[in-house]
Amino acid sequence: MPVTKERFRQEYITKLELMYGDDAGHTSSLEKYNALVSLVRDYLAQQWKKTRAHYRRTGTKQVYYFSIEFLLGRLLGANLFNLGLTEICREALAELNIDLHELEKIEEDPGLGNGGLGRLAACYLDSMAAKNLPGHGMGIRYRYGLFEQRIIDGYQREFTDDWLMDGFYWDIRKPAEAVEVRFGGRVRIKSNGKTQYIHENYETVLAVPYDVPVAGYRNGLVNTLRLWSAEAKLSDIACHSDESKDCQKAVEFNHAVEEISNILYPDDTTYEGKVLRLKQQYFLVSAGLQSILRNYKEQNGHLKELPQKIAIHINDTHPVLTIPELMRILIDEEKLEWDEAWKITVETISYTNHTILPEALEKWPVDLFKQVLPRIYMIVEEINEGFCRSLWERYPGEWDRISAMAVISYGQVHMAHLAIAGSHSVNGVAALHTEILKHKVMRLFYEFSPEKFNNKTNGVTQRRWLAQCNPPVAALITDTIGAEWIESPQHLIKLKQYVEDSGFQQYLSRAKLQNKVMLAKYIKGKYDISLDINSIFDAHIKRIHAYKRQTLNILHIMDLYNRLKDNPLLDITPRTFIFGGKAASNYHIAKATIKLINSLAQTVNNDKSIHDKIKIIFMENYNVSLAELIIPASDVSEQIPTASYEASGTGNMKFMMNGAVTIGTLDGANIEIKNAVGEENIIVFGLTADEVLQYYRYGGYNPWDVYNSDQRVRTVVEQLINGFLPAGKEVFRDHYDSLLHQGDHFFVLKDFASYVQAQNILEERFRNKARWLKMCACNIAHSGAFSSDRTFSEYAAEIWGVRPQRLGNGNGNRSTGPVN
Ligand code: 26V
Repeated sequence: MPVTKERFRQEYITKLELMYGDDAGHTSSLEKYNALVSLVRDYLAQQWKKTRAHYRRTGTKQVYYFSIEFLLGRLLGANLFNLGLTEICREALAELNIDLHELEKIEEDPGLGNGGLGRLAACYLDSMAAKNLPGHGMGIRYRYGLFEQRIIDGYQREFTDDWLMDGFYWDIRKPAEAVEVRFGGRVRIKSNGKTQYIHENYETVLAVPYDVPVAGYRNGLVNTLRLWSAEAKLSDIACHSDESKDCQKAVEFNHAVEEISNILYPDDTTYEGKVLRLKQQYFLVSAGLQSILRNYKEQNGHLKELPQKIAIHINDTHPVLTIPELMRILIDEEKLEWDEAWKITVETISYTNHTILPEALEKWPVDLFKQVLPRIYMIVEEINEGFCRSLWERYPGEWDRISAMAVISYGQVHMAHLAIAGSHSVNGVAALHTEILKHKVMRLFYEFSPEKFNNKTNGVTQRRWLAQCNPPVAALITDTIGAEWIESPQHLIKLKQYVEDSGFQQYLSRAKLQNKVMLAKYIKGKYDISLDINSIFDAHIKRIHAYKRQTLNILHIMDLYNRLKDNPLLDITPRTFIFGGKAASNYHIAKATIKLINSLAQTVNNDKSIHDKIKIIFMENYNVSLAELIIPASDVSEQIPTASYEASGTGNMKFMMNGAVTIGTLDGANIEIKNAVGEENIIVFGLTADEVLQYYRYGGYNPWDVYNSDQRVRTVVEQLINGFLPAGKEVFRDHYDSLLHQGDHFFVLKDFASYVQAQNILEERFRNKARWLKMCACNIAHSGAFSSDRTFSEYAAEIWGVRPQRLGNGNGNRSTGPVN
């Protein structure tokens, strides 16, 4: 029976009464929000049950996406949207004088991730469900999310993100499905005919799953994101009231156990931190695999058929211990022979690489590994031996090659090597990135097993990143070409015929303006800064990192400001530069970059002589919800990494989908965006990846040459340390030194002239309204190729071999009327 407005209202009133024993007029906003979540969850639960029953009945192959990060964003709006209930809910609540939008804002944005990799995982969950694919997430339910960033005196300060404080109503705790994960101890080898490995004196941690429903878009399908929480086993923490010492110990033990799922990416500069991080990774992997296999065995026969029934995908190397852990279960518990277990493991597991940054390529010291995971270490050793043996057969006598590829070498376990050796598919996340993997970073592995390597260019879900976050533009698209694009993003290309249509352009311009007003209101409210909504909104939002070159953007703004100061009559289109992003808490220069942005903002925003022609805003605590506000309001998308460093980028895709024009280097998916929209609809500049890599090969370049030959560069670089900025002369000394005295590793000065030129071209284009709007429209029209629906169909067909399912249509709310 479809959910109507009347039914919704009635059920909501009942829910409030049952949960709080009161009516809408006498409950708090939080209570109203909780009741709404609970009601939406009830609707989801029915579809969840049907989906699970369908999977059980058909025995169809399931995919499990293991990831240390899931940056979900708020779920209320998304779930209502996917259920087709947004309008019904909004109207039903309005009749009770409740504003849905206000309730949505109450939800904490779960920060269970760090950046692109985690948000990608969340987009993929959405797409798998929408595309009727039986795909689930496996992650950790961190007690605290990524830190909350506050800006104090221009500096980033980190505060605990206590996201569970008011409860999280979307997940369901499943204590009956808890499993045990073992750490430490020793392994005794018993040999009577068949060798047995007996793990003794270990410490047991209880892994308790919390299931979050993941709804498909109006298709009645609900998959599962299973998040694991570490708890002490009750029997291990029992203490007797008369022995307070025992009690104290028990409490300490409890704390130590819970630490495992306390925070994302514990600081690994200390030995203890490293241990904790490794424990965290194994905890996810072991708990996840045990629950998958338990379920599998209830449903299926022999484990030989595992790869026909289960695909396990590892999101970067953090979950790579799935490989030895699956081997452990198959050999120690299921008593399979090594060769058979290895074949099953490799056929089941596939791996995506997300970065070539050397500091992110994980390695663990052998001693530490052995101590924390003794049995797993033995298996990794055996994997290493087998792998090196096969290398030797192929490359007899080539010791250097073999040691460069070994899983264990020079006292370290190389997680990426383990991932490649133990999986049947290795993919990069954009065409250029995959080529760099094949021919540079993983060249030897590519030579050895080229058939494993493939590219899957990233994508983002157009449901969250256009339909939900940008109602005015979404409505315009639906009015123009119909609503199919929400399910099938390739339909967006139909907009091509309207890109020069003045009516369409006018609507687009109005829609963008509406979004700019919303953002300006938010900024006025939070920072008391007034923005000119006719200025160019230029956004640079992402993690703060040297390779992402927020510094290049800042140096350009300094130059623009200098030009304005030199010539107050200079005719420029007013600019609003928006920054947002967190710096890792121990990454000093990135933190100083935040201070740099805020210092320049202080100077520029308060200088009356430039007549508000430039404004700089640093948006505190950047997260998914803020991105949903900033992206639809942006005219320009800054994607300016040093070429070769940004594996793909996904922010670039979100911006283009919302009609922003990219100013970018030829890196990651920017290249594919350029190929899709055509050179005239993107502004590119700077060194190419080949050029950058060439420079590195021959020892870099000399930044003094640029300094000496370009007056503008000289001025802005000196301004970092000459007191021009209110922070003082020493605060940005590290920036200065890295640019001039340490060889400018990220080619900021080298790309400066080209970037300034690109910015000038951009401004010129913006002045021609019709031309600009055509560029915006072309970007939207071509963004279908960057939908995660496309990416996931590729993963499903080419890596996992899973097929879309057909279920009933849920609660009947399938009509695809105007969005939101
Ligand atoms: C590694 C490490 C290692 C040390 C501690 C903290 C930490 C945090 C994250 C990582 C992995 C970073 C990998 C990552 O996020 N890569 C991004 O993945 C996006 C999705 O594929 C892609 O669009 C971005 O270009 C890429 O930087």
